[in-house]
Amino acid sequence: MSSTADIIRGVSEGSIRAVARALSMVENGTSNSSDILDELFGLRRGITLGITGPPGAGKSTLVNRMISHYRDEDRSVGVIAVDPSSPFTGGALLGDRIRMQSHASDPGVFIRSMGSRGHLGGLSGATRDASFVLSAAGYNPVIIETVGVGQAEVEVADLADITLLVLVPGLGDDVQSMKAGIMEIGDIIVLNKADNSGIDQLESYVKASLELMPSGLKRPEVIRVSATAGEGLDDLWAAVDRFAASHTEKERISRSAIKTLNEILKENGLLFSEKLLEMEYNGREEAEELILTGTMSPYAIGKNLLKAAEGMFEHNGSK
Ligand SMILES: Nc1nc2c(ncn2[C@@H]2O[C@H](COP(=O)(O)OP(=O)(O)OP(=O)(O)O)[C@@H](O)[C@H]2O)c(=O)[nH]1
Ligand SMILES: [Mg+2]
Repeated sequence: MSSTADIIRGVSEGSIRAVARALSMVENGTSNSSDILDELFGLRRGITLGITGPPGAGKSTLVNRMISHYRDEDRSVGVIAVDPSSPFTGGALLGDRIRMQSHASDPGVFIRSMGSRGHLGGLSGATRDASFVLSAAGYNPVIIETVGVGQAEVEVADLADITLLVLVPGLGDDVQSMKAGIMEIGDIIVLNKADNSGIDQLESYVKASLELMPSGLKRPEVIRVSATAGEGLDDLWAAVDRFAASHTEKERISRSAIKTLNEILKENGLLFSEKLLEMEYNGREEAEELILTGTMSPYAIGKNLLKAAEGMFEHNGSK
């Protein structure tokens, strides 16, 4: 399997080898990765679930539970474990591999770890592209686990259709020092380790913080669980389903399509992107329309604009 067309066909048929190849190309930003993404973009279907929270909050343990839950519903599950502080990429990090190893031999589960390297759009761009590959291959949901609660994690969280912010008792200063607004990255706030003392205090603190959220913003649901003991998980799955049902598939796909266009314009350093959009597509609105009707992908539009920009420079240079 070598040609781009073979890889695209392989991914759309759910071939694990093709998915692995496509992910490597996308992560490393090889030259034909945008062709692959252009083709796969329209095939993505399912939901992307982001899970973020401080180190050791129990995110991987929760992901493990989540995998079992969706496997029971006969769905294939893709997992991308993102570590903004790690330069490693490809394969699974040891810790995650151990915690998710009960699923390692299950062909309906695809787990991939990603660190920060290679991709033009940084880690969040690489993660977005990887999630599209998995989604196009039929994994639904695609779960993205990110460590931390800083800017990089917020960006990754923003990729997902639904974001779970996992907090635990005993964070002490960590929670107190979390920047105002951190709660807003969670569509659902999971209070994990409910078996530990301090859970009531954490819940009061979180609820008080949510009271301070600007009115007009949707308040996240707060759900207590114990990922290790398996408590509260049914409530959590129900909350995820409720949130998912609050948007139609069309709304979800449109939102991610327009976001992707904006990110690709930024990643390509298209400073005059609005001007270029005018020239090539009679403006942004028409370009968005082409994407939303499935006529063109944001990747193809980005490529065309780059070509147009290069053409302009060549033209000026030859004068
Ligand atoms: N008591 C208790 N321990 C838990 C619970 N959930 C997870 N843990 C433990 O917390 C530790 C960290 O769990 P992980 O799932 O690796 O946490 P993580 O958030 O993925 O960690 P990083 O990926 O390193 O940030 C492990 O020892 C888990 O067994 C829980 O509900 N209760
Ligand atoms: Mg983890």
